Formats: sequence, C-alpha cells, structure tokens
Amino acid sequence: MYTLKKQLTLTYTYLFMLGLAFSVQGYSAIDPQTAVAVWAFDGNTKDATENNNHGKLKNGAKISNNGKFDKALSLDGEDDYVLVPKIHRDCMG
Ligand SMILES: [Ca+2]
Repeated sequence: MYTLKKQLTLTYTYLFMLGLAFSVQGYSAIDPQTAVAVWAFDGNTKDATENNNHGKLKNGAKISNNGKFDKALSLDGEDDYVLVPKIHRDCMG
C-alpha cells in the first residue's frame, strides 16, 4: 500500500509539474534530453522521452478528442488518474 501511495504521489507530482511546464513554457521548450518524462496526451499516455516512463489510464481516465488543442487527457475529478508503474531511476540523475 505504501508503494502504491508513493507511486500515486510521484505520478501526481509529475503531472502537476508537467502541467506547469505546458502552461508556462509550452511543449517546445521542454528538453527531452533532460526531462524525466513528457506526456503530451495527444492520443496516448506514452512518454515522449527515451526513458519509457509510459502511463496507464486508471478508473475511467481517457483521452478525449475535445481538448482545447485537439486531443487531451480527460479526468472525472473523482478517482481518475494516470499511473506510471515505475519511474526509471537511471534517468533521475
Ligand atoms: Ca472514474
């Protein structure tokens, strides 16, 4: 249970940081060479870096075709989330 809680916390932290990155700088400003993971949610939950930190949609989370800019992650605000099963440590410096 502790591990799941830790993974969820990490996932929410990374998603929050990703959201900040998108809202402040835009996707093109993210350097995939130094980022731990980049999820554009443009049709899937794959990590755009070479670190393979792919996410999995949980509890009804889905990719919507009705995002502000094409496709987007859609969460119900209750229990949906994206799980990243394992953050590869070798990419965390
Ligand atoms: Ca749900």
